[in-house]
Amino acid sequence: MERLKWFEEARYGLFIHWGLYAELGGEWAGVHYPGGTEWIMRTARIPFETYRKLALSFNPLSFDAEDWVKKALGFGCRYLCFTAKHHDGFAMFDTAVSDYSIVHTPFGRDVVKELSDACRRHGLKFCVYYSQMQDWADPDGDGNTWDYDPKKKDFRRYFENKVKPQVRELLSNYGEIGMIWFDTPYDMPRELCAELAAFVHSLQPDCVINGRIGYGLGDYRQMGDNEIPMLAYRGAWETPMTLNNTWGYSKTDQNWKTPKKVMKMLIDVASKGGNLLINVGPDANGVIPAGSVRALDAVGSWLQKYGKSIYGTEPCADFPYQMRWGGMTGRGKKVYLHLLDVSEIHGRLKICNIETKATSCRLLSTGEELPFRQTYELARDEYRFIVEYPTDRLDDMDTVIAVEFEEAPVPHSLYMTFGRDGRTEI
Ligand code: FHN
Repeated sequence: MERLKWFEEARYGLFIHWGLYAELGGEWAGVHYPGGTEWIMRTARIPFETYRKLALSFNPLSFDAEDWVKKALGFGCRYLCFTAKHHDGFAMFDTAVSDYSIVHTPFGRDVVKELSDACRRHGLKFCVYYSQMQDWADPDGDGNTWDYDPKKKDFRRYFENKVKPQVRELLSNYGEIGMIWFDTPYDMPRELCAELAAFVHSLQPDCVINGRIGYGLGDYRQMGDNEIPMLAYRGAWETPMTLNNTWGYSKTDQNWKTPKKVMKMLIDVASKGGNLLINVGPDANGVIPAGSVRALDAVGSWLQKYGKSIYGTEPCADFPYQMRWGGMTGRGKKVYLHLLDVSEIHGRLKICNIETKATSCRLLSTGEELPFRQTYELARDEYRFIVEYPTDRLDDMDTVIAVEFEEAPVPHSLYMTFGRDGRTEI
């Protein structure tokens, strides 16, 4: 699909969860609430009239859209997805629907506008997150049962009076939007989801819609939070991933994933044809926590050197053995072997079941040619590609070996079942 092209090339995006909840950082009335800090209004059952007072003090003077976008680029991300409205119902953009928005805070600036402009200036795809079903500020929105009687809720009224007007604003006032990222559709009726999808595309036909619009109506499949599938999927997909244990800012959670862990996940996701959407939760002053910047900067430096083994790669064909040494990514005739843990292979890496002839094999970092051979093991009816790599010039994060084949290699993993006459073709 044409509008998905950039998305499938991108492989790595930055998610930003930022809203009034950043002021609380997971704490309310002296109590620390577990779980996503962006859920605190609900987990602590804070009455809307109380919670909305956070807007009176929201004044993130350190917020600098230019800085966020430059950071995202430095992290190696190819798109940025910002929470225009999360479940708390607060609009981080100028909306005519209500005064429950960022422009009615002491800060008074339209964050979506500043971010979308900065992204455009730097050629980064700008995307918006919009919570279409849950809205704890709206009497008819889903989720707030402590202020509003569920029996009196009229979801269609909320859909017509808030969702559609705000989606129209987002898709009309901020130029080209790469993607609209819906979330938690729960039991939203199919016809409303379909109506919303059609509405989005009537406003911006090229805007990608994520899977959480529901019923498979999105342009790609959305995996669960922090969930990476076992096998490659056909078609585009994405995994949203936290860097610590929450999406919104937390005063206490410093449990950052290491750069190597993020990188491994990125390789894993890319090898299966997906995208990794890694999250940061800026604080109430508009600062992206130093711990997340450190981790993602290191991934960004790695991508600077080895980006071509990630961006624009395609799902790798099935490989019959566990790759305890790392993983494979690739595109067409090119395969990238990622040596992440060489403790079991000692200078020689074997790839089984690739019969296709290789034409070259190099260290991606220096272009240095590496010796390789291809053999046939008759006892196992297995073709092998064997490369010797230099053990004294390994990259601590990941040593990438680029192999070029005569044509896109197709491993024989489909022929793993032995029949009486050898391989059983499927
Ligand atoms: O409830 C949200 C959560 O706060 C966060 O936005 C994540 C991101 O994928 N989505 C929902 C839970 O799946």
